[in-house]
Amino acid sequence: MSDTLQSFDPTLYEIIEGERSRQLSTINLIASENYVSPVVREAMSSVLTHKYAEGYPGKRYYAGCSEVDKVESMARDRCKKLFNAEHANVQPHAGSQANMAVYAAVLEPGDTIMGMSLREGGHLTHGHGVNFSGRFFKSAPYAVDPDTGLIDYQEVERLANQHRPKMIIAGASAYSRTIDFERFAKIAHSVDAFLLADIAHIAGLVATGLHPTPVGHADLVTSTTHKTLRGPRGAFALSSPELAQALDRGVIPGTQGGPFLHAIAAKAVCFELAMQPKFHTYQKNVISNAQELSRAMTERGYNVVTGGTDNHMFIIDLRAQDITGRAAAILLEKAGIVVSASCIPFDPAKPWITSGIRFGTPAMTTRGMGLQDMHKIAEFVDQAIKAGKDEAALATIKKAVDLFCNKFPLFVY
Ligand code: DSN
Repeated sequence: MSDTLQSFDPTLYEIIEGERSRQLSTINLIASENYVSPVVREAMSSVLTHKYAEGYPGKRYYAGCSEVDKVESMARDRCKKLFNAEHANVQPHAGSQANMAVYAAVLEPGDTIMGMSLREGGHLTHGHGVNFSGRFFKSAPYAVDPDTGLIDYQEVERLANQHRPKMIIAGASAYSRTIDFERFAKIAHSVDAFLLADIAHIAGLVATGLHPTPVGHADLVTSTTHKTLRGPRGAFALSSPELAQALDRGVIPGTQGGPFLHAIAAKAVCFELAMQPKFHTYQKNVISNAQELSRAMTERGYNVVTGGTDNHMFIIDLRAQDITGRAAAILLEKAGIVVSASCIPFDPAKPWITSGIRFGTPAMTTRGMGLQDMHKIAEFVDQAIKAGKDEAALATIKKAVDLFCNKFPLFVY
């Protein structure tokens, strides 16, 4: 048997190399993506992938868990320290699974949940009808203020009193402003609901104190590890000591089987990296780059939802440019710029088409880009949108984007 992927499976190897080269040569503005440190990848590809360990450290359904128990305990301890939390579960495979585990922990099927609607910036797992969260639970979503695009806390309170949910979910996939978790907690607790804070997008900002933490306010917190937190693809959940047992049972046996110990080891590395001063500087740069890019787009005549950003992302309403989010994402990709189409609040377009695009700066900041580079990116984006269907013009922009990207390796400490 050959001992390298390149010699054993050259076709697959070439595809992976093709993806590496795509990543290197494109401007990635997908707000939920990032590039991990080589030490995170080293842990991800370790022998820990071989081990079954259903259960928790010290109480497993399998023998041979002495080393992986140390790995999971280390990851849990670092996660608790990073977020100043009293209990952490580091087993959820992804953000959706973390949310599912939380629902399994404290809800019964048919209970009412109240999350931000997908169209206004929420997540599928916050109660959307096509997702388990909207199928197994009654969903009473809240939106944002139609004029400002901001969460209207008075309206959330009114809806909470009207629907008496068992859980309120605070957190979003497309919301560029600070979330007031304390206010959400007051509303939730006034109607005897649990508050779940889903910080998947802003975890890196929360970990570094650049966004107010939900810990101490929310009953339960979930997050992914691969967005601003810059760790492996995965997730975790936090709770108070009172809900610790329910949360752990919500993960296993509630919704998952064997944990991915290789991913948990990589999460441990990610938590350690996130405690270093360099990570704080990185997160500050992520925010200042997002604010600069938002300003640069506004100066070029683009309408940024809410007028700017407090975090790592923002949404552009493209209706003035007379192009849909879907069409813009396609032509931007031809120019070497990767974005996600995004609904704008109260979007008249279908969710697959959309009227907006979402821009995020975590990935490009990891590559070492700074404020001046944000102006260059805005120029490329504007040129590409103006080029429209002119394939030759898009190809010319792509060449310039390639040259620009060549200056930035995938991971800069
Ligand atoms: N798919 C993620 C995002 O792009 O925001 C959320 O799970």
